[in-house]
Amino acid sequence: MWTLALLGHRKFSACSRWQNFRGGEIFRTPLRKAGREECRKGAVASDDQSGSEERSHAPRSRPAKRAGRSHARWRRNLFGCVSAVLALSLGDGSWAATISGKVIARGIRDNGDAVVYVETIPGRTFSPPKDPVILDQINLTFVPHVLPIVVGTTVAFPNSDEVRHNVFSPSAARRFNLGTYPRGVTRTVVFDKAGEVVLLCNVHAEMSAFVIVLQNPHFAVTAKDGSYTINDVPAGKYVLKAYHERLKPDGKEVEVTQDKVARVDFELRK
Ligand SMILES: [Cu+2]
Repeated sequence: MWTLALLGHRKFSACSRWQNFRGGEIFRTPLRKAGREECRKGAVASDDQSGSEERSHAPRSRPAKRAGRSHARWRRNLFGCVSAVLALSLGDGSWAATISGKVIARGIRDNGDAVVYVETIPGRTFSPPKDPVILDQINLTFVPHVLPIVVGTTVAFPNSDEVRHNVFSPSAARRFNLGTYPRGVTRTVVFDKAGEVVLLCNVHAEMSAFVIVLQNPHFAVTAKDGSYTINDVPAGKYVLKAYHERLKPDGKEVEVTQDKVARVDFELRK
């Protein structure tokens, strides 16, 4: 397919930038759009160039021939762009798409703070982010209240309050105790095992939060109305899970296909 793209695209350099991203997973969809834009710009730019070349070299008495040549170039460029886009979409058999929907949390004040996530993407491991993800303590509250992360992620726990806080977890997936520390101090924890980790503060019994450690980065936290969107999911069949700290979890099969938004709704109960 790429050979076709190479053969077809005379001005390939204009589009070679997005060839480099072929192995990229997460940013495939926006890049495809960017690639099209790039191609369109490339085609327009070379049209302009060819136009000026023609103007300087061709005799003025042959406008029809000039237009014909320009048109031929435009067609070649268009063919190149189409080939490259086809190659991107069919080349390695995978594509990124979106899953979205709504979670109804029965018996809970609102539908927010549920986590919807792709349970596993088989045969893949995912690198955690380089920088720590922040889970702050503000006004005697952990912010955010629910934090999904990929296995291996470091979470930083600053204390932004005037009072001293303690952060600890009794959960099997990551048992720890950071001790009690004042404003301005940040302590970190690496979460290296998948599972639910409850966070508590032994100074303030009302404080709690949940770190949900997941296999892959294809997750979302619901807004208060229950809506969620997970972008850039590679094409495939998965189990999509919905989690809420106070409700029974649920799972549904979902098939992700290119260029199609998969709609999955959940209704969670106690
Ligand atoms: Cu506290």
